[in-house]
Amino acid sequence: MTKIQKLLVANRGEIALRIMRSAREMGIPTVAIYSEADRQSPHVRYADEAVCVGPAPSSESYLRIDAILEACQKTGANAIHPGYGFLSENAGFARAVRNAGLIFVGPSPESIEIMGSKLAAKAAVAAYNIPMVPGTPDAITDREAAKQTAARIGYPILIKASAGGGGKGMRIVEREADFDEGMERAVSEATSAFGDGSVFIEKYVTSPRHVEIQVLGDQHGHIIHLFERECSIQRRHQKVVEEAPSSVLTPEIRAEMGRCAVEVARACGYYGAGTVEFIVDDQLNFYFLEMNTRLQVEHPVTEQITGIDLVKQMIYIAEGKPLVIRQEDLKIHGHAIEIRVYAEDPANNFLPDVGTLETYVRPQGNGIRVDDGFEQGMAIPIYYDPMIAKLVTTGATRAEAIEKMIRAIDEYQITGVQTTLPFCRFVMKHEAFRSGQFDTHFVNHYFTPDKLIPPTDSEEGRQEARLEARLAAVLAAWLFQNSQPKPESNSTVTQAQRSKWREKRFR
Ligand code: MV4
Repeated sequence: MTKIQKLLVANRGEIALRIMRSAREMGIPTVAIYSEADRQSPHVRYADEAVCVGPAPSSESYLRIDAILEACQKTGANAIHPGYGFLSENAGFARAVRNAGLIFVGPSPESIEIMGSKLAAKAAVAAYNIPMVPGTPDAITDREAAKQTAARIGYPILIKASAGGGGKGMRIVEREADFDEGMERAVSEATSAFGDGSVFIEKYVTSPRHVEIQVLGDQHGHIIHLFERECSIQRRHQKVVEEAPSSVLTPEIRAEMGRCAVEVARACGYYGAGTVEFIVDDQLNFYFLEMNTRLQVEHPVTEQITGIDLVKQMIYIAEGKPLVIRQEDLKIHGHAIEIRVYAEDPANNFLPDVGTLETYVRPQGNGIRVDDGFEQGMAIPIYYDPMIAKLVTTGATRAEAIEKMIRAIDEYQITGVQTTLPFCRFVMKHEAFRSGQFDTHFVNHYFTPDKLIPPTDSEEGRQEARLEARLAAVLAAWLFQNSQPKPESNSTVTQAQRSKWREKRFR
């Protein structure tokens, strides 16, 4: 067991802050790293110490293994938390950290390596009783044999790159006549994107839901699961809305998926926090797809419903402490929903909208959590992911979490850039989402820019919409006042003040 004396966070933005907050609560001093573009960022100011690791482009800063290890040496940090993205799933980095005598707050390099290859992952779990989509267990070398397998499992099939992930390197083939072309394209895409042309085939599940299970394992072989997150609302493999629990799982299926997820983790000797990804078909059959060996963006919904701080658990595990949480102690409390607020214009094909946060006022109140890395007046750097914030609401029920989310979205004030907030509001108001009857095609099926209110297709349209909202607000305020009993004579709030306040909300 080695105590973490000082923790370097090899990341930026909201997740760097998120990790440092937990470290501070544990009495662990923190070191931030930053690029020249992030000098003034909140994560740099929050940390106890900060080291510049290079110029703005990630490849010259946040991805520089040598500079990060040097920053540890300079500050005396004996552990590194990689966050998500950047070097978090780089086995070479985890190994370099270990070889430098430092603690990597995450899984072993061996686990990262196995799960980084979908074929290696399938091979590792083959000895366990894990449901997998029918397909080929190995990389395809004989095209005719593969074509026979495809005919046997039945079209449509999906060609997947072993080294791919998050939807990259996938190709649907609808019929045998398209097989050869699909195969050629998949192999050449995989070769150029990942430097590894290994592909395999699977039966294509046409309307799946994406359900993933959070797991925690210690270095002594204890592994538990913290239930599921439903992540089906996504756009081009970018998750937009995540929630826990899923509204389709029965307690029995949940327990069964949890058991499978723990087995998957066991299959690769996993320790740390990890996520086992499944697809669920319309008959509620579930199939293991892959495992993510990092803390995920959407981890807060799990924290909200379990009351467990996942970052603290990761730190304890990295120190070699045994897990003290037992599976039977865990219970789902209420319902949590997360939306990702991106600086993207939903009215304009979700084009990244760079600019300055002229106004930035967070929603507040019971059941609202905002994880962000920005402040009013800050520019959104073009070099990194354009996610501004994660907005999480927690309610006693799913319906309450949804209504809370709508209030939070309406009270979130962001000007200077277009954001995905109006799009998320559309999702929260949609019958398919509210009823829980949706799959991974939700956005393609239901969303067109004309569904956004207010219209944001032109500055003129925006101004018109603002004026309209203001008029509506004034009218509503007037109607409201006239429906209210006269204020007490000792009331210090005048009607004029009230209507001003109401009007202000809509500016
Ligand atoms: C699938 C699938 C249907 N059938 N595999 C996309 C991301 C990657 N992790 C796996 N993905 C899929 N694999 C079979 N055999 C459909 C998807 C998929 C998907 C999965 C989860 C969330 C969103 C998705 C969007 C499109 C396709």
